[in-house]
Formats: sequence, C-alpha cells, structure tokens
Amino acid sequence: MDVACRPLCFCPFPRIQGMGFERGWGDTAERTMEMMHLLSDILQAPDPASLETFLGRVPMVFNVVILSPHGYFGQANVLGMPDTGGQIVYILDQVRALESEMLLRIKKQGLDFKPRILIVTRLIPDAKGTTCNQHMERISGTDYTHILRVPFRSENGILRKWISRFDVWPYLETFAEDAASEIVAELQAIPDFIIGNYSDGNLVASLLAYKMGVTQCTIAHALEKTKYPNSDLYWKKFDEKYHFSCQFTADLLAMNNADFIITSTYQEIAGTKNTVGQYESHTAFTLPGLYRVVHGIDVFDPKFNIVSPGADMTIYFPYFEKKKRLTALHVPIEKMLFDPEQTDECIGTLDDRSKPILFSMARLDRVKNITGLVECYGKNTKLRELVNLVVVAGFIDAKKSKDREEIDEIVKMHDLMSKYSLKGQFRWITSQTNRARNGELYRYVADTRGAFVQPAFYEAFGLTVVEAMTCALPTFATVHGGPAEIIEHGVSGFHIDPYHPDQTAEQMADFFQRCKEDPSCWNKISDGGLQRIYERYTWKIYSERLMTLAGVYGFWKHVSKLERRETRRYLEMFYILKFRDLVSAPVLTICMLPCYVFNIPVF
Ligand code: UDP
Ligand code: LCN
Repeated sequence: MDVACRPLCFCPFPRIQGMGFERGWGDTAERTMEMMHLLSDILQAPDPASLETFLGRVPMVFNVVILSPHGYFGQANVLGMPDTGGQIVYILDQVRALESEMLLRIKKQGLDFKPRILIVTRLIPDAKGTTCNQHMERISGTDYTHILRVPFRSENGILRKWISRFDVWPYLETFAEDAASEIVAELQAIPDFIIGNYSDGNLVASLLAYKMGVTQCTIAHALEKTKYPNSDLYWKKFDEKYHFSCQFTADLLAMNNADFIITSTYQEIAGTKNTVGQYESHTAFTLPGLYRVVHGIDVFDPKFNIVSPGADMTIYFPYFEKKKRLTALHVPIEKMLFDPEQTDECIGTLDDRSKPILFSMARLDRVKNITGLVECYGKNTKLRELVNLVVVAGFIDAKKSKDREEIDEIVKMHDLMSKYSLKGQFRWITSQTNRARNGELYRYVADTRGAFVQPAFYEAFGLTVVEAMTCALPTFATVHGGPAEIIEHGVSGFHIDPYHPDQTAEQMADFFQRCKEDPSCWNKISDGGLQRIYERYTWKIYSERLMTLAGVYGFWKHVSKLERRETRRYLEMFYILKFRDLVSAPVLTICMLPCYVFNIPVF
C-alpha cells in the first residue's frame, strides 16, 4: 500500500510507520486495530467478504473524473433542453453524495486530504442562456467538486453550437486528448478513478483510462440498441439520422474496456423472463455488411454490479413531513395548476379542484408515451370522473421546439385535447426546470390523494418514479424497463402496460375508486413505496457501494494487468481499424468497409 505521496496531518500511531506501514490505517486506535485484524485474516484465510471490506477502506481514491460530454450540462435552466434529462440529475446528485462519502472515508482513514471531483463535459460557446460556455463551475452544495468544460473542436476550429448526442462521434477523440491535458493541469495529478456516462462519455472514459492506466467504471443510463427495435439489423436505414454504427461500436469498446460496470437494475444487464437485457442484447448481433458480433459481452462477468440511484432527499421528501414543506411555493403551484388563463406555459382547465390529481412529468419524447396516457385517460369515463389529469412535458407551442419527435408529440397532444373534449379535466404544463418546486409539486399532488404515473413504452431506469415514491406519492409505472424492478406490484406501487392502455385506465380507475371507499388503500401504497425507497434507492447506499467497488476493482485491475493484455490489444485494434473509419466515413462508404467479427478474447 503506497499512500506516501499523500499529505498527512493526523496520524495517531506513527510507530506503525516504523513497521513498514504507510498512513491511512485509521483515525482511532480502534479502527487501526480493526484494519490490522482484517489484514491478518486476509493473509491467513482470505475470504471475499473481508477482502471487500478491507479494499473498500484502503485509501485509494482521492481524485475522481466523471465524463458526460453531450447535452447541456449545467446546474440551472437546462432540464428539458435537448438531450438533457435524468443523466444530468443523476450526476449532480451522485457527485454530492460521492464527495460526502469520500470525505467521510478520508477522515476515518486518519488522513487530511482534500478530495477532488471533476465532471468533464462539453463547453458550448452558444450556450442559450445556460452556463455551458463557462470553463469551470463549482457544484453547489459541495466544496471540492467542479464542472470542467472543454470545447469540441475539429480542423475547422471550435464547434459553437449544441449538437445532438447522435452526432458527437467525430469530435470525441480530440475531446479526450484536450480533456486529458486539462484534467491533469487542474488536478496536478492523474485521477485515481474515471467514471463514464452514456455511450459518448464511456468512450472518452475508455480512452482516458487506457492512456492513464486508471480504474474505469461505465454507466450506460440507457443503451440505445434496445430502445430502437431492430436497430442492429436495419442499421443502414437508421445511420444517417442516428449513427448507430458508431454508437454500438463505442458501446462494445467501452463495456469491454471498463474495469467494472454499474447498472441501476438487474434487468438492464440480463433482462427478464420475457425481455432481453440492454447489455444482454450486445452478446451477439449483426450489423449486416459491417460486422458480426459473436462474443460482445458476458452478462455473467463479475464486472457487473447493480448500484441503484436515489432522489435528493433534501428536495424529494414525504408529503407528511409538514415542517419541511415549501408552502410558499403553493401559490405558484396553484397558479400553474388552476389558473384558467391559457398561455404558452399552461393550457387546459381543472373545474373540480376537490378531485385527486393523476400526475405525470417527462420529456416529450415518443418513447415516454405522454400522449398515450392522455388518450387512455380521455377514453375512460370512470377515470375522468374520479380524477383530474395533469402532465408536465415539453413545449406547448410546437414552434418553440427544434426536436422532430417532440414536435410530432405536441401536435398529437393538441389533437387529443379536442378529440376527447378534455376541457375541465386536464391540464398541460410546459417542462419545469425548478427542482425545488417540482419536489413540492409531487407533494402537492399527494395532498390531493392523487398518484404519479410513468407510462413510457420503455424506461431504462426512471428517476421520476423514485422521486414520486420518495415523496410518498403512490405510483403507477411502466412494466417495460427499470420501474418493473423498482416497484413491487400492489405493494409499493403498480405496474402498468402502455401497450394495453384500456387495461391501464381501468387499473387506475379501480385504485381511485377503492381509495374513495377506503382511504387506507392510498396510505398502504404510499407507505409501501416509501419503504421500498429507504431499503434500496438512496444516494447514501449508492455512494457507499460505489466507493467500495472503486477500491475492489482498482485492486483487481492492478493484479490482473497481464491477463487483460490480450483484451486491450484486441480493443485497440478494433478502435483503430473500425471505430475511426466509421467516425470519419459518410454512410455510403461505411457499407463498403471490410466486414469483421467482433469476438472479445476471454480469460
Ligand atoms: N424533469 C424535470 N422537469 C421536466 C421533466 C423532467 O425536472 O419537465 C426531471 C425529472 O424530475 C427527473 C429527470 O428530469 O429528475 C428525468 O429523469 P428520468 O430518469 O425520469 O428520465 P430521462 O429524462 O432521463 O429519460
Ligand atoms: C436515462 C434514462 O433514460 C432514464 O431511464 C434514467 O433514469 C436516467 O438516464 C438516469 O440514469
């Protein structure tokens, strides 16, 4: 163990240094003894549990770099902008929890070292009123965590405008090189641990980790392959718009280069009885004319770990914690919900304020199926009698949107409102970026004895589901994807199938009818949801686990360096021969590139 390069201010037992042990064994005699006993146990009879505990406590991680290049990465006014959703929320909450956990561990190790966390993203000169044109930005609520922004550049100079996450591929290698120098300059050292997010961040994390020899973790958030049915077989059809040939190749490279992978649910790795997991779908597949994957990933590889995120509990807390409630926000919330004036911000009206509110909030992407929810509500007379429907989603005025899918959904929403004459029972509010107010909105809905509904055709995880449940708001959520695992049907919420909208509407109507007759039904689900959150979905549990894994896999990387050499060479070859060509070639020439078989060497 070599932490000699780290400064020390407090070491209660300098004598152990004379025995050859470096600093970092504990801040008290008791903890130091405990560590010594653990070491002795491991040397005499190693077992996985004590090794994990020991490696989790050894001081190994002081500087963390988190990659998330695409979208608008900022702390305010960004949610709802293109490509800017749960991933941003996830990372902002993650770093706060991670910094606290790092500080706690460093203290317990008896060291006095300040950790650093850098979120590395793209600098966008035309920042559209966000802070995305600032080079550095401190994360609020932290002392040692910053956003470091590096521009995308090519031979034509710096790219000034936002570009879609599907178009970032040609910029990433140069971005990784530029980011590497900036990171080292900022930290005055190489990082100890690199975390990638989504396909682009994971590719850059792979390049940096490879170059610097640092432990790498990848987080997919959502692998696109399963989101778009048959996107592998018909890749040519999709490539001009989505560049899946680049993205799937980047995903293969990153998932194989990573020392470990974090997923939010089990089904993300290996699927369910009836559905293929996101990672599982990369085991074997063909991009006809381009390459055939015969062994892309082993879903039983011990590098996979389920570490689920939570919701920021200072923002999302139960409706019954009266003293903490932000009652001053009730006036703007009520205006948003009930003001009869029709504006670009809110349309539709709610005539009967005494009815419970059925609430949904999501980006207005097709896959989120908000229009499907509105239609199933519109069709079900019983549900319409029992509850009001409120959705927070996208823009109301199609002219304001630049996103093709969103524009189609906006037009559809307006059509549905008139087709089902929803006046008096439905309110549509544009996307809301104020998280504190959103937290209070979930609770306000809970006050009406309402419910949250997440009707997506597919949801990789679903932070809104966790947010609603943390506010003790009963939740109905899609059975396709993460929510199937977050919720235990009938205990901590309900599963709904967006492909069976009539059944879904019946299910919700039935719940509200039962709650009307027996209010304890509502309380039971509300309590069940909260209980589930406390057991599994908190940032505290997350950060403890992540720090332990960083220690365990850091050690493993060190001891398995030689065995991994073949894999690294294979990935290097695939990157140079395949990925670089894909990134630089237009679609037509891609089809003429030599066909390969991707077959990752196993040990
Ligand atoms: N969100 C928001 N305002 C909106 C829509 C969404 O603040 O108008 C937030 C929401 O509270 C959640 C995140 O954006 O924290 C969406 O994450 P989720 O995992 O549900 O979906 P994603 O957008 O990542 O697909
Ligand atoms: C991306 C998604 O699509 C969501 O399902 C996740 O909750 C979010 O990222 C955070 O991981």
